[in-house]
Amino acid sequence: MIRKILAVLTVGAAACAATLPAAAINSYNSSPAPERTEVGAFLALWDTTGDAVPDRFDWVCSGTMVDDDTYLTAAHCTDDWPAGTRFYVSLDQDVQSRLDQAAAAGLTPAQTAAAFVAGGHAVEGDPHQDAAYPGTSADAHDIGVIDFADRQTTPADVWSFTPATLPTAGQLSALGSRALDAAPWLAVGYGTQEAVRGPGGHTHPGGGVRLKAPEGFNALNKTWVRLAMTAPQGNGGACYGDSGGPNFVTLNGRLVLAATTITGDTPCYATNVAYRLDTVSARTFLALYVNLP
Ligand SMILES: [Ca+2]
Ligand SMILES: [Ca+2]
Repeated sequence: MIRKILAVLTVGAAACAATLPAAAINSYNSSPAPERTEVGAFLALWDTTGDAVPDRFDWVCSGTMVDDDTYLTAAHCTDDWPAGTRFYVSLDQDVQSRLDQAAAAGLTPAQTAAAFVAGGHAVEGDPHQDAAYPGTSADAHDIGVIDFADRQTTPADVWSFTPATLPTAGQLSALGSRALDAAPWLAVGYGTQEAVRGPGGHTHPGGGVRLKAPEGFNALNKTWVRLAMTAPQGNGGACYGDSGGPNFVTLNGRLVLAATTITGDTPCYATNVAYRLDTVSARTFLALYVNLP
């Protein structure tokens, strides 16, 4: 069930066919989201061989700016990295093309990261996760940030964006399932597409570009919103690499960042399970970094 990107990094290639990087936007019913400038890619520079020399610089998750210096994502995106890993956010629309260009030019991962920063395509920040992560299935506490408060350069110095609007305390509960079902929902992220069956097993193509897709409301649980991403109903949805990314609900004509993509069905065809941001536990963590509505 778990669509964690980090599963890919820590397990062997054989397992990767079944458990690729955490949640992306699917191909069906999706479209580019250049207007969602507050949504960014979560990039990491890390060592895979234990020699302290980085071997990978890549996008791994998604997230949203919730004030000028705080990028909201999932705790599982910030968790369990090798020592010395460095963390970056890019609010560029297309991160993948630039990575491809750097690879074609023969840049090392460290050189690529440095070029992203120098060129205004990434900003380095500091990861933090809810101290109670991992919690229970009822409340996973799967919430984290990349914070820039202690950095000289923040995303607001590099890009123009309006931080996302967070929900008020208990807002989703107060609205109730009927109103949430009637409201439009939108997933945004940089992740991969749904599973493609091939001779070598399932793969998940794409990713690294900011896309959006409509979703349908399914259910509201104590800390989760379950969203339908079934194609025949006109929905799209999240897949691997979309973890930490936003699920917006439109209320009174305004986008509210209701929940962050965490997990769903393995091939990414049916359900997006997103962590609510209007709960006491989410707000207790967020209050450390942002002024809450
Ligand atoms: Ca290495
Ligand atoms: Ca902040």
